[in-house]
Amino acid sequence: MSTSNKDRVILKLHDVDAVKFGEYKLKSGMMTPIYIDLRVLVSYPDLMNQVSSLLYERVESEELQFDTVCGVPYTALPLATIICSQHGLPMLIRRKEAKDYGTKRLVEGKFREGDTCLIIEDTVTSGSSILETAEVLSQQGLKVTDAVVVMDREQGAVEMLASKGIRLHPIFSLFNLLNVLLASERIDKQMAQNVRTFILANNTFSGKEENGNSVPATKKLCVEQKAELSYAERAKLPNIHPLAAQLLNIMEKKQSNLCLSADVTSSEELLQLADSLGPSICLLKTHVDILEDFTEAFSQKLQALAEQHRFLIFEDRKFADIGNTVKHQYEGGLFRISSWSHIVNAHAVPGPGVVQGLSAVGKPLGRGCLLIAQMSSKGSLATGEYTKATLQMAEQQSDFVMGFICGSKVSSRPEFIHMTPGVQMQAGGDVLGQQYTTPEDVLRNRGSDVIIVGRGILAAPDKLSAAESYRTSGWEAYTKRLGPRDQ
Ligand code: S5P
Repeated sequence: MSTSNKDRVILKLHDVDAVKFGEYKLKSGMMTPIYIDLRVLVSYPDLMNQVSSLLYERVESEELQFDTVCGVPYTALPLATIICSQHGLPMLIRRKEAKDYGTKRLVEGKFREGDTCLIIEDTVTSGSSILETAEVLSQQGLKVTDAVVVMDREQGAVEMLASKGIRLHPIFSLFNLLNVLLASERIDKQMAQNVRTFILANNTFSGKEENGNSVPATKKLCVEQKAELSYAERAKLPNIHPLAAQLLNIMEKKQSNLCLSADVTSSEELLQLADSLGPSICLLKTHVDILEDFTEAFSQKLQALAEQHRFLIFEDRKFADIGNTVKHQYEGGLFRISSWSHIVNAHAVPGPGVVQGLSAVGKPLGRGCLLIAQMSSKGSLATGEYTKATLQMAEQQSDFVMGFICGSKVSSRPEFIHMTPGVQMQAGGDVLGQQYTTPEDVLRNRGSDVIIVGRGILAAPDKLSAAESYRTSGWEAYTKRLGPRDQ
């Protein structure tokens, strides 16, 4: 379903009072100026089907792998039932309380120990209802790695669930919803602004478990610096890595969140690309070890082009060894990467030593590092607990780590820059396991900051116009995500 169809569903949800503005109390006791009540859906079968289809589309586009499905009781139960019935998927029902007679089961339905269960939910605020269901399921021996949800109130659920190894895939987010209602004059600017201010000031995720509670206590945080800060505003944050600030300023100035993945094998061709596409990009990513004719002169020319066209250079070396070895690999060898590349990236698999080794070389030079929190390739092992551990590693060394390679936003800290590869205008993949999603999806729904595009541009007959279309759609998706700004 296209975005405009999604927008139509938002308007219908508003028509049937599933979205209400006023003073309402949430389950947590928190007062809210917007209330999402998807319980009414059961009275509107067409809309119920449309919402279920959107959920299933998300399941398919993310290529989620699971053995069984469970809706969070009660509102999401009929949604899960429709999806499972239409697509022949086995379903489980979680009881809210174990019955005190008969089997005393908390989860009804058949499953095997170790099966993966996809969770379906209607609305999330903190994510605690999903977590509660996930905990019950895992006590029964099921694994929960993903949850699809109709509406994310953007109050910390993505981050909280990510910290528990669960990826949340929302169809709508509150900021999208406000933009659609504002654009169709269902609400006025003042109302949209009130709700936005409320959401930004009431993030429920503290990042830490308190008193050993598995569910973070609902807590007011000063999060004016949440996702909705503009690139320029984030560049001014006091604790930001200087190179991240520089990149964010370039992005704002050039209205570009496009990183060209210049995966070519000749230096001449790479320099030509850098020169012709330089004005459209904020970052140029290299794989220096695929060049057949690397010389130091090439790296100097590339640096000159980077200065001329104002982009940064990112060598996608994916360091993954012990600290002492990566230090040499970064500084020395034929390529002397640290001498010309502003940014490098590393796998978290060796532990913090990999960042310490790189930092010993790169930090004095003002360089920065991205940690690979997730990968775009099918069957990637960088998920769940691994992603979570990668975040922690980044937080501990944020004087050198400036962000992540990831499929969607993994950290709520606005100082970190999220970069997403596997981007083309059409979702799909290649024969070797690469998986693509669109610039709109990456920037607007997944909350990432930079799209990394290789063959989408390199294989186009007119590379410049292809780069421009990626730049424009990336920028439009980002501005839509931000919503109307006062200044
Ligand atoms: O998870 C990842 C991480 C990276 S850095 N998936 C990726 O595809 N990449 C890189 O992004 C990959 O090495 C390649 O250089 C680029 C994607 O290229 P494309 O041609 O598929 O757009």
